[in-house]
Amino acid sequence: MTKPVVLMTGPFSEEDVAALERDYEIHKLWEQKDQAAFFAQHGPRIRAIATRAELGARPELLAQLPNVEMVSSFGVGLDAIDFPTCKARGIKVSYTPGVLTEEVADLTIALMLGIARQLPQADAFMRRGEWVKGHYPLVTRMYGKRLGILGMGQIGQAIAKRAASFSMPVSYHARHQRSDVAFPYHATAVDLARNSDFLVVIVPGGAATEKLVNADVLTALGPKGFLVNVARGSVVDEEALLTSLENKAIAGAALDVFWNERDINRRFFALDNVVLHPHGGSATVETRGAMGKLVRDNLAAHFAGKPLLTPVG
Ligand code: 8YV
Repeated sequence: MTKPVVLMTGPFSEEDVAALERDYEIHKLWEQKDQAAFFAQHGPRIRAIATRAELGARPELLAQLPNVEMVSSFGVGLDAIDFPTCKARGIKVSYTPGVLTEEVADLTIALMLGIARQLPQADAFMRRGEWVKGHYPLVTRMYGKRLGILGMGQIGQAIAKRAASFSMPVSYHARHQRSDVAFPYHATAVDLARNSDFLVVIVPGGAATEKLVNADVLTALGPKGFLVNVARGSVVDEEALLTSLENKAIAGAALDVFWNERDINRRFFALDNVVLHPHGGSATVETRGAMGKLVRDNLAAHFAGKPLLTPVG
């Protein structure tokens, strides 16, 4: 039987690629030197796309694939997928919710502690051999401080659950107040920031949330407040953030995501009040393995004529 043709938009783990190659004729877009020639030859044959959240399925790509039936995305972010086109053309979309929730929440807590207790800075102090010369300056307590969560979806709730063990009172802002969540709700991001010592950003990316964390929000967070972004770089006005950090208008920021990934703004490197992390909330062997399996299981369901396991919407 001929294998269905699947286009991969970016690298996956060796295990994922090997498993996909068993069941599909795989083409690797990033390895194509002449993409126009590639699409001319294979575009109409491609029936599914295996993609990553940050690569998505953009209009230019979908336009080259007249017979694509499905997009199976690795990750939960949907901001790079062209949903109007998918809807108009009946292209199904799956993603990998659930399996990465706890992992991203773990990293969020690590980043909060990392910036409050200055873990990378203290580590650098040790490596410079400075301890023999004197003590490291005092840092900021985290437990008991007010945690504001911007976005109260699955991951926001997993972060809130962890915050309870640090005795942190939680409040949140999201587009809508949730009836299934008891935490106090703030009507705006500014109100939330004003009532937070740690402001964690975990809203979806995309046009609706672009620069939601702007200069006003950072001013409201204030010189004792920490910003932690585990959502998308686009949610934060990065110019305003850099200025606030340089002027110590906020206490610090711990960032997993940036505007220009992976070539981030060099101004971050000069700052001593940041913790920088290379977009990896879900990046453990265990969770990435589970995400890869879900990408494959969704593809398999589609080609078996069954409902997708984790469809979008
Ligand atoms: C991954 C993510 O870094 O799920 C998302 O939206 O941003 C992360 O889990 C990404 O999907 C890996 O390609």
